[in-house]
Amino acid sequence: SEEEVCTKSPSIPIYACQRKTPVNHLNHHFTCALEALAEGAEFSESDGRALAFRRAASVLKSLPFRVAKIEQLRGVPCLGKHSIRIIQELLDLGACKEVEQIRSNEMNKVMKVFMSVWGVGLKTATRWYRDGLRSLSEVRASPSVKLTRMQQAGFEYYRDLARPVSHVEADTITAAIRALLPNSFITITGGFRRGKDAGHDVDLLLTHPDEGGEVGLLSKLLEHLNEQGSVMFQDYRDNTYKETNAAGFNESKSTMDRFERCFTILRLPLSPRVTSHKDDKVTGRQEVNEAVTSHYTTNLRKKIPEPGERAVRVDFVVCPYSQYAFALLGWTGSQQFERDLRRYASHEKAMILSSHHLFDKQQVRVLTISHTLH
Ligand code: DCP
Ligand code: MG
Repeated sequence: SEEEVCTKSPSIPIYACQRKTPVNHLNHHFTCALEALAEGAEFSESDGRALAFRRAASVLKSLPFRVAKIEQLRGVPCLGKHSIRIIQELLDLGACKEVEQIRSNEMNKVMKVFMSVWGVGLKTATRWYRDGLRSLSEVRASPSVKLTRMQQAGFEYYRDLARPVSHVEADTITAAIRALLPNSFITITGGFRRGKDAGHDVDLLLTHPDEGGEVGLLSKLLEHLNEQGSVMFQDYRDNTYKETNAAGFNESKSTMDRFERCFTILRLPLSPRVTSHKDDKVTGRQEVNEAVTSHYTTNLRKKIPEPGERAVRVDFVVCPYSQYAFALLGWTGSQQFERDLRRYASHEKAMILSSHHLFDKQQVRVLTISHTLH
């Protein structure tokens, strides 16, 4: 029977990057509960506990069967005593008291609302909560709250950004960006590359087949998008990666990469180009349309989307072609997959993986794509 196969078979790897994690799996009932507990643990800054619940949820996603009896989990790694207890209670009673408590906990509910604003992370949400704030309107009314530029945009476009981005919208955006930069490589990364139907943003990786050809791409793109009046917010950060400080980079604990990037809020639909640059070979529509021009410049001033239009979060990341493989790998996610991929590299291969390169600790050298492919 299926059950026998399941109890006997699982030689399930301990690293998420060695397992299949299908978008549609069979154990949502359990993984949602465990992820709620992980989130609760994160809100109270119990990172170790949070990680244990995330790992438990991750391994359940890889199982090719729906868990119906706790015995089926014998030999399955990454399941601690606490997680097993939760699964057992869900199996016995259909619900779990601890999960219900977390879900109805006042602080957790408020923290979730605060963190639903773009630019608000755990630190800010915790501070607001400790300052006695309990709702977004209280935050906005509080004279002591100083919002960052990103948070201001997060409030301004709150409704639009709370609506998931569909994969059709993501593909349309990608196609429009490709039309603006016809000679570069534009790849959709993040959740959409993993096959998700919807996401909270669109992650785009830009590179150029000629090494160095990527320099200036993003500025050019932003210029085009601004001319169209499509940019409602932008936060640009220059590249801070230098080959010569790769060793120092490897020593730092941060998993953030150092690519040139821009966090944006764009207005959909992205209009056809309204001006033409004679040195560009653009494949998209090029008509200069006075009506469109005036329509968008008016709206840029008002910064309020027209009905039927919407604001969408789009992140652009630029990498040199020699780092493309690593950047693509690092930006595809999921977070759990990335975390375990780095752990696998470090613990099993004595290497440090980043979105820039692989660093071999034994050879004490950086492996880029030219080293790895040739
Ligand atoms: N990423 C990362 N570390 C960061 C930021 C991002 O490893 N500090 C990687 C993993 C993510 C991917 O980039 O999967 C994209 O980040 P998102 O936050 O957009 O996550 P997803 O695209 O996976 O989810 P969503 O569908 O909510 O956008
Ligand atoms: Mg994303």
